[in-house]
Amino acid sequence: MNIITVATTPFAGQKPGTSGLRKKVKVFQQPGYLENFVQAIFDSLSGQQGKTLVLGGDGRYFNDTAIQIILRMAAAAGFGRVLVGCNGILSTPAASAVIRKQGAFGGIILSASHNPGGPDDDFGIKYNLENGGPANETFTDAVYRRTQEISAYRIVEAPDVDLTSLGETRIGSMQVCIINPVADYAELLESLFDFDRIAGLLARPEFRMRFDAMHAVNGPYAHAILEGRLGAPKGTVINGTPLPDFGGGHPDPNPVYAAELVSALADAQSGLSFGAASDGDGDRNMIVGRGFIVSPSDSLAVIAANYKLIPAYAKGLSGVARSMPTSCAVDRVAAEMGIPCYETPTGWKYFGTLLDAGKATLCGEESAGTGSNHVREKDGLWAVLYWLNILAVRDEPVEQIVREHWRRFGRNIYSRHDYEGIETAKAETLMDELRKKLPTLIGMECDGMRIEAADDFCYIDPVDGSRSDKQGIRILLENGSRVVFRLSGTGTEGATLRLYLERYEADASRHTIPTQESLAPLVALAEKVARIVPITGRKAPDVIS
Ligand code: G16
Repeated sequence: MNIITVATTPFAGQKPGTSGLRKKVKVFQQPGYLENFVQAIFDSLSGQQGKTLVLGGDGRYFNDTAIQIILRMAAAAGFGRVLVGCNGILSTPAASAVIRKQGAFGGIILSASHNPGGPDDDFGIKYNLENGGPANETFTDAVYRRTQEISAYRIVEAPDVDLTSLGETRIGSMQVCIINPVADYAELLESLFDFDRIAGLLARPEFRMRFDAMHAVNGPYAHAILEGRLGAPKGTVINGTPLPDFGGGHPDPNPVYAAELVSALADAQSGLSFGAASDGDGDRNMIVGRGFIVSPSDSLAVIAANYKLIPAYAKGLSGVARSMPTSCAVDRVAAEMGIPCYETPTGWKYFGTLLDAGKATLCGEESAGTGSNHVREKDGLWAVLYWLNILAVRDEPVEQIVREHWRRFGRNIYSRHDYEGIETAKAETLMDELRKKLPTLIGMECDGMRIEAADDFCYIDPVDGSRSDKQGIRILLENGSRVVFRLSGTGTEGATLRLYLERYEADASRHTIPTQESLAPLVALAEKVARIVPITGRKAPDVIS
């Protein structure tokens, strides 16, 4: 095996964000850029000699090229075996499942998630640990430090590996196995849910479902699981072939980018009763009933409240966890069940310790992510199957299930406003000024509600004691209303300001008031205290979800 050492110099800005390193493809295409980052990952590991690495991605532009480079670098780093998804495909939750089932040392996942793909769009890379979950901050900080001092990377001279057919080959002494990307994952999901009952639901003539894979990674998984194992009619899965540019679309399952699915479900003529979609790498989800979109925060709460209906969870939940900006709807379910509810910073990596320690069974985020202790990533198809299992048992429409949930627990009216591509310096000024103002806000009134507390969220992990500061500015009002400000950690251009708004409404007669109307006083408060218009020059958010 001929290992060559290539001299290199550091690139600025290789700091992993909320979920790995995400940049424009053109940035990744600079000679040595990907290699430096991968070498920094390998230099930050210890004990990988002879061990197994899992490798795959969401099939976006540059996926294949990156896989060939990483394979040759993994051989140089001493890995004994790499498991690669056929055609370079592995959804994020499937990669997590394979790492866990195959006892791998870790995995590299290539994805920029819901961001668009193509030569002018985004690419990304992240490292997952042997528990199948995204590396923690201690590791990603070490990788970043290494990228700043790197002077060489090591790579084996070898021809490209054929990724298109299952089988085994070698790069030097390292074995490369091209695996079926769906098999382990599908088997795992089948062990959690009542597949017979779901198949029965899908066979009913009055129940029609559509799953929009958005030309992203979940196409093959949804074809195999929904239409294959569960027998849903062919055509249930649409946009089911992964494309390097996602067909020119934006693979983010929200009402804006999955608008066609939403309007099909709103159209009585379509005969559809249930719709779902997932994102670029298959970990996010959207659940849609007939003319009714379930918000991610509500979805988590409904999932938790219905645990008894699902075989894998029926014995009970040890606890639940949500990211801080996610609505407190699930907190109310946990309180009634008498189980703990953990509030973590944004980023699935923060759920890992809780899941490993058995403190939480279900986790979720406002950013369309839900999952459980079956893997260590959020899982789009898992959420869809969970809902199908609930529907199969309860035999009620989605909207009725959610409205009944609100009647029982009250409604946490919720919305997120995103201001995208703001000049980074302006976004930082806004956050800094707001931070300084926090102590003066206590006692201020907003629409009859008093501000009780205002802080910058700091998290101390209850399992390993690690501390994460500055995780979002919270303004907490009486009766559970909140305004939260955060800068996104997943964008690739400028800064995105996220404004999260929440108001609790126990009175069922008020649950039908339009969400934005209900939250308008909180928007006005946010504008007043953070001076969004004067500082950013933006008069309105780009996306309201
Ligand atoms: C990632 C993280 C999530 C996070 C989301 C949004 O998701 O895994 O935990 O909620 O980003 O983060 P931000 O608000 O910083 O943009 P994904 O689906 O992009 O991998």
